Amino acid sequence: MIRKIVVYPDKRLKQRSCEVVEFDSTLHTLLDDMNETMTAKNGIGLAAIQVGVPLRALLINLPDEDGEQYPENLIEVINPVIVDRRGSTTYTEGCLSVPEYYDDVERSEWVKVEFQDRYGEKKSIETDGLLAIAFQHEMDHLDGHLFIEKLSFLKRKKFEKEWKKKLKEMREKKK
Ligand code: Y12
Ligand code: CO
Repeated sequence: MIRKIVVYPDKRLKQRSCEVVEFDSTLHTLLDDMNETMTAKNGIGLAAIQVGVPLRALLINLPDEDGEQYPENLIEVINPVIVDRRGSTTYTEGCLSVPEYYDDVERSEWVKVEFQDRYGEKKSIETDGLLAIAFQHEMDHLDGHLFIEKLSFLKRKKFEKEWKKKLKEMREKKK
């Protein structure tokens, strides 16, 4: 089932998500729905809070060299912790909760992440490039943070002005 995406400035995006303790069918349905939602919206990463569920669960599915996303490349990540990080890199990020806005964000270049899979099995990954950026972006959601919080003061001010205008236009379109 495709779920509704929570869009900025919805307060739910600011909350800290809770640890997953039950690796049951409710969690599996949530992960399946998140995957369907992410795919339908052309996303490459999605955290549970973006569909309104405050649990420490996220998905990443990066496109292959041919630009296509494949189900076998899906990574399901539960209760992740970054245990080591190195370097720094900048990438132009976007987020399904802040549609049509992209900006440069600086993050660690390499990360080691420990997490659990949908069955509660412990996993570990050491990664760099786009996957490292995706992990950090999605894990920020679990702590109630969005990439726009990393913008400079002036860029953020410009963003808020443009966003208010966009929301007003969207509301008027709905009337
Ligand atoms: C690098 C940078 C950011 C991430 C986090 C995951 N971000 C996304 O998955 C962003 C998806 C996105 C998709 C859009 O396309 C549609 O909604 C059809 C989009 O464009 C519009 O909203 C029009 C914006 C963002 C991981 C790695
Ligand atoms: Co996001």
